[in-house]
Amino acid sequence: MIRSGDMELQNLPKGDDSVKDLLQTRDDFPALQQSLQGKPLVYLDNAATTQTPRSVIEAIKNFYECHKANVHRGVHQLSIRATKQYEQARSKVQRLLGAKDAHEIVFVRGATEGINLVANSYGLQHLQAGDEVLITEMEHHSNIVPWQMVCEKRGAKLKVAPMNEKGELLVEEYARLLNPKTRMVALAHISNALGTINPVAELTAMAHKQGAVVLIDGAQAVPHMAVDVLDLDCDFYVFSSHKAFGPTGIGALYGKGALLETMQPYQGGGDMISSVTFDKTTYNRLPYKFEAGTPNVAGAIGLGAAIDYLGAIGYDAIAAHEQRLLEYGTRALAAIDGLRIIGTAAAKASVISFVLEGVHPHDIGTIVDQEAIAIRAGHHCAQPTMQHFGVPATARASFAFYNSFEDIDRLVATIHKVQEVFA
Ligand code: C6P
Repeated sequence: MIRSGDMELQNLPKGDDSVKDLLQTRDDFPALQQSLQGKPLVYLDNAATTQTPRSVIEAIKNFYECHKANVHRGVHQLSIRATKQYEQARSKVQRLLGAKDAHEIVFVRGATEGINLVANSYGLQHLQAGDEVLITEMEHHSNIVPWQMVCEKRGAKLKVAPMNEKGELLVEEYARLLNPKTRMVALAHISNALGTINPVAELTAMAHKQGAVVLIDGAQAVPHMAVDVLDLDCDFYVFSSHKAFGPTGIGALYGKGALLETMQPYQGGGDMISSVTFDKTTYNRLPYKFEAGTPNVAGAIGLGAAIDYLGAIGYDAIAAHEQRLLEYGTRALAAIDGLRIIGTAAAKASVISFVLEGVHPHDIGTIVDQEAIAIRAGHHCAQPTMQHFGVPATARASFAFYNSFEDIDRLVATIHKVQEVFA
């Protein structure tokens, strides 16, 4: 629903036949078929969590219906089948991230737990008083707070590389902050609040020159772009399944094998041991040393199915469609009087954060929800990012490959209604 007379928007390319093919993927997502108060759902909160395709739901259902068992413990057939599927899922994550070996993939609850594991296991072990941990100003709280906690415990200092008014990292400032005291660098691949794509390969190489170890928070990258940890040469990489079309409660930590070997376990319990006496415990080999207790077997299998699903579509098609959505959405929203887009980096993923003059973002979120449009309003667990831009919160529309130009049209039309309500 482009406003009449807006020729610039009307002339924007909406894609070719390959885009139409991609939009057919909507049929694979049961949740996207619903209407709310008689209006078809427009789901634009994909940076918070993505919807789940039927193939993933079926894989989880199949596990519960046919071969639910504990893994690595049973000699019976169900356990053998469950273990096989669980380990196959690990190999799928390995291939997705381009890791050398499946034992470099640790299943965790999500990006947050992956970062906490590294902060507690690697950080506590290696950081000393006076050492520095370098992060960026655009990090999610999950990539700030664990480092603050470990710095406090060890007497290390947390340093923050600033960004500019577009929400781009100031690479020269980052370089200036790196020094031989920097033991650890933790960076978002893509900012959840701004959409900025950081040049993480370059940033990693710079950090390595100073001898620092690098963790990349890939929570917002894996759903949108191919990731190759060997190309990036990062030491650790984390992501969450639920943001990448898989189930909640599961995610993965990649760590270079040699580093993971040197690290103490994060938690103690079943499966992470090799032998236990009251005098001494020896730990299991990688990755089991870091997977204490019964893991989320169904979740891992679901994640494996999500990776298969993503692989069938292909990141090239996903990135091409999402970039068109981003361009279209940016122009359409920026054309609204009084609307300011927060985060205008040259390299951006399909996230548009914005504020509207005279309207609190929560009111925007609530009113568009009445039109069955789901966006997120708030600080997006990135309060320092909000502080940088001098706003308490933003409204955020974030797109996945199943979104359409019509979804954006409906959002834009509803923002006009919001303005009428507050006029
Ligand atoms: N961002 C958002 O709406 P978990 O909760 O562990 O799955 O992911 C944490 C996390 C870490 N890093 C980044 C860059 C993220 O975007 C997130 C989650 C959601 O933006 C929920 S706050």
